[in-house]
Amino acid sequence: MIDAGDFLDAGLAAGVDFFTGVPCSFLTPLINGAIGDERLAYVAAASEGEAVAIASGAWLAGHSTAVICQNSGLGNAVNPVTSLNYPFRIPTLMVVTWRAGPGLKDEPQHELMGRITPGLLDLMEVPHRPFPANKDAVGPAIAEALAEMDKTGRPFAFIMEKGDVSNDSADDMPPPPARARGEISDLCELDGLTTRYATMETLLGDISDETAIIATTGKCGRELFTIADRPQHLYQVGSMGCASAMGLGVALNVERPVVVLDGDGAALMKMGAMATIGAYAPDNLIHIVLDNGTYDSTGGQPTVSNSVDFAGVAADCGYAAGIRCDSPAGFAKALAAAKGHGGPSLIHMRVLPGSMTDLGRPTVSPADVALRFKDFLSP
Ligand SMILES: Cc1ncc(C[n+]2csc(CCOP(=O)(O)OP(=O)(O)O)c2C)c(N)n1
Repeated sequence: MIDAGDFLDAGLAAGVDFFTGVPCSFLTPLINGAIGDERLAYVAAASEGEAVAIASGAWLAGHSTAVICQNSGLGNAVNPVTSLNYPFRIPTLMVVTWRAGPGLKDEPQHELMGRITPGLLDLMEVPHRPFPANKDAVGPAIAEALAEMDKTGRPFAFIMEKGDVSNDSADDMPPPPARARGEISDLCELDGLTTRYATMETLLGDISDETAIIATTGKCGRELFTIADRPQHLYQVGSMGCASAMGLGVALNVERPVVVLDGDGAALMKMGAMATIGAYAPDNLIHIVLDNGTYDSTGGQPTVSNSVDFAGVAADCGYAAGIRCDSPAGFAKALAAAKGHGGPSLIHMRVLPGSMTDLGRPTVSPADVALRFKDFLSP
């Protein structure tokens, strides 16, 4: 058994200074220690998949990161670990607890995941070791993990069993300050919609070259690539729903403006991220939901966005502004308004389904896209 501080100190000494995750009772001392430790950043994610994406954003912005979660949450993280960390070669140190671990009588809901936890990590090609058992083992264990991640560019996990960390929980765990409800504006003209493509062209014409842009999976990223391929673009080819969480991880760690281009289907898939963004409230983040009412990239099946007021949800979550629009002029006004708010803004832009003809696909590999984006963020 070690103290939480032994792990956090050794991690910090090796540069691991950005933590995110979702709690597990086995993790209490470590997670409470991380929340209360002013030397490092801790972001309370709404889901483990979101935590993986937030950590990926923080890594792109120059941090060495850790994701801490229960093995149940490993299930929630499978998609981004396999379709974000793997192709983009984005490492993160994972601490995964082992409910229903060896010899442990546990609750029925943990039984199967307990049996498959190491095997699931193996299947995801995430190397793993037992959580270090004594103080002297912590430094070498973290050094091994970081060296492996340097070599592979991929995550590494410690599996933590019950009682691996002593119960010296911190008293001081301040939540992010409560945010007032954001301002909602309606710039809709109800006079026919434009395309996602034309909206992105307006965006590129209106923002500075200093702006980082993260585009959601599917045709959105492909259109952005086709319009212009630049180092400040990250085409999130997989990890559907994770663009806004990655945008949060970036925006919290850079001064420059960050724009997230989301789809309605993707935003719905990980809507919890809006609560996290509203709570941590980086004022350099503009979250744009390009709502075509469909899963356009997979054949135009309808989403349920017709009855969703994304601007209202964002305002209720603590974004400074939620702006509705549905025309090129309205979008340009929304963008100007979003830039002027002291907090994150969400622009809910209704667009036509369908995409441009001659639609390309990123020809730069995801790993190269990540490297040049990282260089762009921290030249
Ligand atoms: C986790 C996951 N589920 C499903 C898919 C398949 N998929 C790729 S793009 C897409 C549609 C995305 O819809 P939306 O966010 O509304 O964007 P649009 O395609 O309309 O631009 C789907 C379902 C996926 N890549 N990942």
